[in-house]
Amino acid sequence: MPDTGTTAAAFAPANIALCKYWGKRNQELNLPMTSSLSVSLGDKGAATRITITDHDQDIMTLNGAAVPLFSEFGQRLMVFLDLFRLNLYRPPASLRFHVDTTTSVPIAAGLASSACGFAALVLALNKLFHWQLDARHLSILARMGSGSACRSIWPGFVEWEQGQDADGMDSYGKIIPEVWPELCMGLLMVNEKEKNISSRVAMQRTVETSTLYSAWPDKVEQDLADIKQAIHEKDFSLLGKTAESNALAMHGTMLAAWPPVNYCLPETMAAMQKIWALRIEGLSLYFTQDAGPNLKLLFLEQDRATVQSHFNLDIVRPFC
Ligand code: 2P0
Repeated sequence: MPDTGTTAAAFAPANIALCKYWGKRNQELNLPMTSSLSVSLGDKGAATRITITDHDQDIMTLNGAAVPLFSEFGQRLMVFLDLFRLNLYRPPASLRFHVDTTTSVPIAAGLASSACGFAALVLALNKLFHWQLDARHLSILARMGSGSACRSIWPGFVEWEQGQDADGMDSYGKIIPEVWPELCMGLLMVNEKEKNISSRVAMQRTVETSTLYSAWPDKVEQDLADIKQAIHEKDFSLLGKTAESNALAMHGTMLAAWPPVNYCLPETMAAMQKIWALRIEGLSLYFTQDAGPNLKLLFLEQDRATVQSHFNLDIVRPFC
């Protein structure tokens, strides 16, 4: 369907953080406690079409299936659309939308589906209403839908600077204009089911109850510096080691929350142990893990065949 005055479509890539966002200083605006850094996954992401409808309520479809408006996801989307309906128009408009999203990443399995979904929605709204916003403002709007969505506005390496301002106007994603064509990310699915606790809830519980959380901002500061150095010098072992350690520290802070938050399954731990054993044998292979049981393996193109001989992976080369 072509874009017209009542419909527009856009694509945004999924992004995987190498230095994680975990914890908010403002829950309403999704303002983070720390900065974070991610890599976008090329053509893996969300394609969203938004259409103005004459229905009396919004319609949402995800990968061809209707999303109930009163599900958690439906509510989140509606609250986000209300920002535009209720605040951006004077007098408030009662527009209704059909939001139709197709993702090439599994939903809610820790593969950043909400990030690319909200980023694609903002890009589509920008087209539909001819806002002609720059990347900074698009990133800020995407952040208000889902924090990590502010990084999905860009391809490649992206840093989300935490910012200081109370209104969040200095908290958005910025591209790091360096490429690393040999870099590979292998998606290792150990379980495709939806996670049993949303990252939104888990994050807040960690901030409020984990005694380890006070150490997290310093850890992030050091890891961000090391990852940026690794990107600049193409030092893969520094990149892999720092990303893996950052993810494990994030999961450690969650385990110390109460009630504890654990996204690992036995298969997750088995895969980690296999990676550690292969590394002892000399393979330059690392992983990161988000709010789900699946792992993302980090390696270079030269080791692709060896890695593939050990794992069944969906491999992405973010810069190719
Ligand atoms: C990240 N995650 O940096 C971290 C690491 C998951 C683990 O950002 O509440 O969906 O919408 O701001 O962005 C997932 O959390 O949370 C996430 P909200 P979001 O990618």
